[in-house]
Amino acid sequence: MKTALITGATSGIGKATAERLYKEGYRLVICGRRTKRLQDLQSAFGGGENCAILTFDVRDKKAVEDAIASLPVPFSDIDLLVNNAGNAHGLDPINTGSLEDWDAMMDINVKGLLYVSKAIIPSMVEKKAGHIINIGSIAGKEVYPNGNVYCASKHAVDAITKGMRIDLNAYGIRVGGIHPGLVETEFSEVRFKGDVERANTVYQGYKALQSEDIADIIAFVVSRPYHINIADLVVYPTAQASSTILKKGEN
Ligand code: NDP
Ligand code: 8X3
Repeated sequence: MKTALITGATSGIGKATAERLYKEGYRLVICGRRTKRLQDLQSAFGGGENCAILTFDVRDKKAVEDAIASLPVPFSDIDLLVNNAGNAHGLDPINTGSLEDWDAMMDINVKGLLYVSKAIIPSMVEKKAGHIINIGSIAGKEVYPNGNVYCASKHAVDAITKGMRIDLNAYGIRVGGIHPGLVETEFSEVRFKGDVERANTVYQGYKALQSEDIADIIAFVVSRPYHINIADLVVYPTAQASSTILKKGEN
């Protein structure tokens, strides 16, 4: 049985990925800050035998280290790391954006991903095997109006993914990035600070990607024979052609 650690498993893409990998027979370590949601998911997966919970804020270096170090065998032997935790905070021009939002995006999306990776990579290096999937974004491939710092954080994820693949090549570790376009999750609710009405408009008038679509792609990527590493995937809803081109209405 393989073990997968998924960050941001309380919602959206991470939750759907946990559900899908559970069905695929993985032992799971599910992470997030909202403990109740993790507990509900663990119960749905039949309890603690094959699913461990880690509650931490990825911004807290020590909490990340301590949580991952606390994992008992067999959960500590991680074969697959899905670095998914992240969000956009705000959608403002660079001249009016808030420092708090910028800190949140760089600290969570970039540094948090590094802290989690730092805690897990040594065991992969030691066993000369493992798979790391970083959830980037189309925002990591192009910059769109008012996306500035979120786009910067996701460009960093893209660069870190490439750097990981290069540096971990000697150890036979697979590293890849998945870069979705618009996925209907709690993402916009977080970006717009709880303004559900505004968040909903992001997904209206066309068929957005669903979390399960990305989970399905992750299940495909991880199930390839070990000599295949799907390194870089951009996934749009059919209605979307770029960050700024979105066709709404009937075909
Ligand atoms: P959600 O808001 O639904 O989920 C975000 C997840 O990240 C939650 O489980 C949340 O858990 C976790 N998270 C956020 N901040 C922290 C933190 N400080 N510490 C620990 N965990 C944290 O959004 P998505 O599922 O859409 O987002 C998942 C990833 O996909 C993100 O990296 C996002 O940038 C990326 N993405 C999303 C797209 C979209 O259109 N939705 C498109 C492209 C990429 P909790 O709050 O419990 O801590
Ligand atoms: C999430 C997609 O277009 O809001 O990364 O940046 S977008």
